[in-house]
Amino acid sequence: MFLTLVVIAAFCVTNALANFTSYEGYKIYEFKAENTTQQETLEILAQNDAYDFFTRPRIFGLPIRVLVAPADQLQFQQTLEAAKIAYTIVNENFGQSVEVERKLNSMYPKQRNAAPGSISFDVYQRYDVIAAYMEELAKRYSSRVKVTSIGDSYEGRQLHAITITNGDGAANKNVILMDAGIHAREWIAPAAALYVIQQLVENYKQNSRLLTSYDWIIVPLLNPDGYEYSHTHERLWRKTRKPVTIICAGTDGNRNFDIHWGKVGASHTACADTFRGQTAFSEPETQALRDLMHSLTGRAKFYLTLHSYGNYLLYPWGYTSALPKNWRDIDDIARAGAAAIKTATGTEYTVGSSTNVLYAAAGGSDDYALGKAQIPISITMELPSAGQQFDPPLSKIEELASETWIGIKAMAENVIEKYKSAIERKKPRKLRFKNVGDTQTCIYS
Ligand code: 0X9
Ligand code: ZN
Repeated sequence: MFLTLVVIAAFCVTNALANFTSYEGYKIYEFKAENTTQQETLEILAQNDAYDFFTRPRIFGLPIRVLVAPADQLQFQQTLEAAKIAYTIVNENFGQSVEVERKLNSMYPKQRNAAPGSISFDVYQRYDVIAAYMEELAKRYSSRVKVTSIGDSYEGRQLHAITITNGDGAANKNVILMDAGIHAREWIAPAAALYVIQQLVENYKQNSRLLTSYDWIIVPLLNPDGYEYSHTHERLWRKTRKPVTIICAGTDGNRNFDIHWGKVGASHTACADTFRGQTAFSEPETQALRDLMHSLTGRAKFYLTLHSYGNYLLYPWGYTSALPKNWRDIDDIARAGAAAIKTATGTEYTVGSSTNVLYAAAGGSDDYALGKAQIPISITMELPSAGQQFDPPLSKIEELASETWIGIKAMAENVIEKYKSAIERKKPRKLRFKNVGDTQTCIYS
């Protein structure tokens, strides 16, 4: 009996490993576009689904990184050389790096160093641990924290949203709405969202001013199926997991929102990484976020979606190079975030509209928040890579998350100041006393 169990266990482990995409021999190239001709060549290359463009800034001189499979490398290099684009190979064997990260990440007990009811930032936590942490917070801090499910993922995982308040019971305060993890492989984003949750809940005393007139609603893992898949099967998985054809599964959640859906920068090929979906809102995950946004219309003033990587604070529109009417307001807030981070750690962020500084891509949640759900400040934050694309080393998770929190705090403070909650506008007016003749008259100011 024991032997049978051992054999079954060994088979399962081997099988799980066999199912893990190896990326053996894949190389990561880095280069910069220095002029319009080079930029055009890169845009043509980026249309080829065989090349995985990790980032593709439109600003000349910013680094672009691409992952290329062994069979495609020669042609890729020749195209760059023909366009006189100088490149370096920053990773000769991506497969090896993935293997190292995977071993390290699974080596530690998941809650290492974390006190009960807390969470640690020394590994990339899995769905179950994240869910358990949120449930525990709701139990321990029941007057200030509520955890709800805003829907189920395709594979049936609950999409948890945590509502954090100061516990004063006031209804209808303004809201800061945040999410992370719509793109499965961007592991640092859910980690940073968890850090925000930890700060607002466990470190409440220090951050209570952020909750006086605003509630925060955070969905730290919007695409749990994809996230789990990127841990167990394919490190670079980006999309959701609902099957589309017999061969290909998954839709890019950030191309699936119904705002100029599919117009630009979104693929109609099911196997592509930027597949827009069979219809707008074809995915339960994007439907859930859409419904949450609409349920907060009028209250939500700031929508922040965390991604990685590249150090950008992006705002609408993603479907056109034109800017929204209130772009100056959004730009001011994003710049306040960037400045706070720069002062604290020296890390620099590029700020601008996503079409103008990164690339045009329609159907994003940020465009939808502003254009359809009327959330006036809508920002996409692309976190840093710590030199390792989607794999910041485990030792850097906490540092990156706390740096990100500094930027988020600064942006939130500015939003709170700019859009006063009804609760503040209706504050009881102060009584003052004024001497009128020799009597004291009570007046309101
Ligand atoms: O392409 C994206 O969805 C985002 N970049 S990422 O590398 N994390 O995939 C940028 C989204 C910017 N917003 C819109 N295009 N709407
Ligand atoms: Zn992303």
